Amino acid sequence: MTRAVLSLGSNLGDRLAHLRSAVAVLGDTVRLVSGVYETPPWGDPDQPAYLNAVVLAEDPAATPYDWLERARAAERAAGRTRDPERRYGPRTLDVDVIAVWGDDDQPVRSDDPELTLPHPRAHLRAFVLRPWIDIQPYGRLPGHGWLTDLLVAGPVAADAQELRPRPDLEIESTA
Ligand code: PH2
Ligand code: MG
Ligand code: MG
Repeated sequence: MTRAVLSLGSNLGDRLAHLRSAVAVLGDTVRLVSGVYETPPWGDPDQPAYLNAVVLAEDPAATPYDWLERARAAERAAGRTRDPERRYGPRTLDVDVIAVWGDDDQPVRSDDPELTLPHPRAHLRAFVLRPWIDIQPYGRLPGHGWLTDLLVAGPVAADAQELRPRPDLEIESTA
C-alpha cells in the first residue's frame, strides 16, 4: 500500500506545534503538506477554534493499518487524551486517515469500524476538503468525486466560508 491522505487537527495548547509534531512523526513518508486553516469547531460548538491541515504521505511498505498506527502514534506524541463522553470534544491533536491508495493506484475500501476507508464523513468536512485542495487541486475523494465539487456542495459550502487561511502559520519552514 502506498499513498495516504491524512487530516490533522488541533484545538488545545500550542496548536501549530502539534500539527508540526504530527508531520515530524510521519517523517520521510510525507510528500505534501497543505496550508494551515483556522476553522470553527464542528459538531460540538463549545470549544476553541481548530487549526487544520492535510498531508499526503507515501510508503511502499505501509498497509492501511500502518497508517492508522502512525496516526495514533502522532496523537500520543502530542499528549492526546480521549474523553469517552465527548466524541467531538477538544483535542491536542487528531490525525485521521482519510483515504489510502494501493500500488495499483486503486483506492482501498474498508468497512472496519476501526478504520473505515475512505473516511465516511470526509465529503462533509470543509476543514478536510479545503486544505486537501491546496495540495491536490485535481484530487478526488474515492466514491464522492472531485474535491472542488464537494467543497461547494450544500452545507459544506457554508462551512467553507467560515474557514480562515493562516499563511502566517507554516507547518514546514523553508527557512
Ligand atoms: N475535529 C473533530 C470535531 N470537530 N472541527 C474542526 N473545525 N476541525 C476538526 O478537525 C474537528 C472539528 C473531531 O475529530
Ligand atoms: Mg477527526
Ligand atoms: Mg480522529
